[in-house]
Amino acid sequence: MGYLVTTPIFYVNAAPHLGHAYSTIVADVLARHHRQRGDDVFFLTGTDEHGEPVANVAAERGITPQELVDENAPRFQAMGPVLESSNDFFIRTSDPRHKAVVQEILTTVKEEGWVYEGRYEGWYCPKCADFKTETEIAEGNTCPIHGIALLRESETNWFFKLSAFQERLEQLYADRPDWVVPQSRRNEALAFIKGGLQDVSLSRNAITWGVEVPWDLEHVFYVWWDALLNYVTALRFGREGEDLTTSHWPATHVIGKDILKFHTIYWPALLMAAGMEVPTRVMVGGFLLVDGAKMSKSKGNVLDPFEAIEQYGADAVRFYLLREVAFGSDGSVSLDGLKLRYESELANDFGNLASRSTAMVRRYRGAVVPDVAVDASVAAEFDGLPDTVATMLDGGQISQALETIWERVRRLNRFVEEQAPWTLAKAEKAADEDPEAAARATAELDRVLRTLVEGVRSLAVLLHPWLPASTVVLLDALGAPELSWAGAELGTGAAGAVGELAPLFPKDRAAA
Ligand code: ME8
Repeated sequence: MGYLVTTPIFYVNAAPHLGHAYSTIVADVLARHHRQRGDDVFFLTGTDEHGEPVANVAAERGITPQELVDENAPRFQAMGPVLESSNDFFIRTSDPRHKAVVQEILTTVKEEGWVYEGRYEGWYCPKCADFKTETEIAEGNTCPIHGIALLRESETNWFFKLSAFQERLEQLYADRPDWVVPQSRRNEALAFIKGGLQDVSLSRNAITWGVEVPWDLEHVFYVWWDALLNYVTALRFGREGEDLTTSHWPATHVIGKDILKFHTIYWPALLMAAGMEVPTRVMVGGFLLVDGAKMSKSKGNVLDPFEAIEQYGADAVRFYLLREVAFGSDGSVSLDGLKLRYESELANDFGNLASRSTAMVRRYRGAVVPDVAVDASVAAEFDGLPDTVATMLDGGQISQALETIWERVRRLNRFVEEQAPWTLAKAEKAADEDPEAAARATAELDRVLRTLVEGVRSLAVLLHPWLPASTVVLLDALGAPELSWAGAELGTGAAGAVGELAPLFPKDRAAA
């Protein structure tokens, strides 16, 4: 089955920060998970290179917009591999292939009667590239997101008849109550629609940096239409020699809450106008905060993903962000917080569990896992876990899914302490004194070791989307490299030989 997952495409007006990395990591978790399920995944990300957010910064720096995007797009492109992002394509909206499809689709929308020429008069934020409605304006005519003064714009534009989609959008929200998650964001979007939709500019003539309107060359398309359309244009050329439109559309979109209106109102309306299906789901994340304020280039309080990863590795940064900030809510992040979770959860809870389990099999059983059944009480607590996790991920409950798995990491740690395999190992050695007790200890130790190794294996498969590099190292050491979701269930792994395992999350990294 085709599965398309997308990140927002990033404005290339500054360097990437952890806030950008966050959407990429969430989308990558979904992409990797769906590959484990056997889906034909197309994971799309890229850069949004047109419009004022880019043109204004280029002007400030005294360079052309093209020079600016050519300088900055590679920095976003470089972020992917560093994050262990498995994106299948990276679209740049300055790509002529993208521009041609934007022109084609928007011409169809015009031919279908959804476009007219009109005059726009109102408030505009050049950083959001957003025409604000009355309800979206903060005190003193400022932008509630950027805090800057809004501009009074007045220009002749081509308009898209958004208002004509009022009823169809309301119907969409009624028919599919979870097409936008979490629910609070869905309600926010619906309230905006119910407040009454106004038509919105399709083109601008005040700026020139954009995709030309083919029927009126004095205009470029309003950057948001050009940007949103990346999600479908890339399907035409993102995979060599194939058109993925039929096999992969509609998409699952991962976005930040600041771009809700565009993805949950403008975008489905445009798709309806173009005769295409609306997205499968829009998953809306909150903001990463630093000392209580949104991490943003304009505030100058950004954390550099490259530096954090240099010290702790990509797995740790991915894990930290998705664990620290419940997906959908805002949450504060810091390098101190990263260090804390690295040490307590990755090094101690999971890394140590993996090390102890493999080391004990090597010490007590000559590195071969005993071929016995897993402990029944642990099995009961792992039962159905892959289905639960899959359902949560499909519903955008990214952090809850991780917590559900982590409960089992803690469970296995308690299991080690309760069962004290080191005591069982002593007891089985004392066969001279009490052969029956020694035989019982041997059987128990077999069960404990098998449960631990099989538990760790199952957890590694489940955790792979969050910790792609370390879980592969671990599964290789367990002699069970298979990542498929069918093998995520506890008890499905074979009892084989276990290799040596270096610490997955060395403590000295956090000390540096
Ligand atoms: O909005 N925490 O681009 P962008 C969480 N080009 N997410 C954050 C964040 C933070 N501190 N800072 C930014 C655009 N983001 C458009 C998108 S899509 C067709 C066009 C997220 O580079 C933000 O919420 O300003 C947004 O989803 C994404 O980064 C891109 O932001």
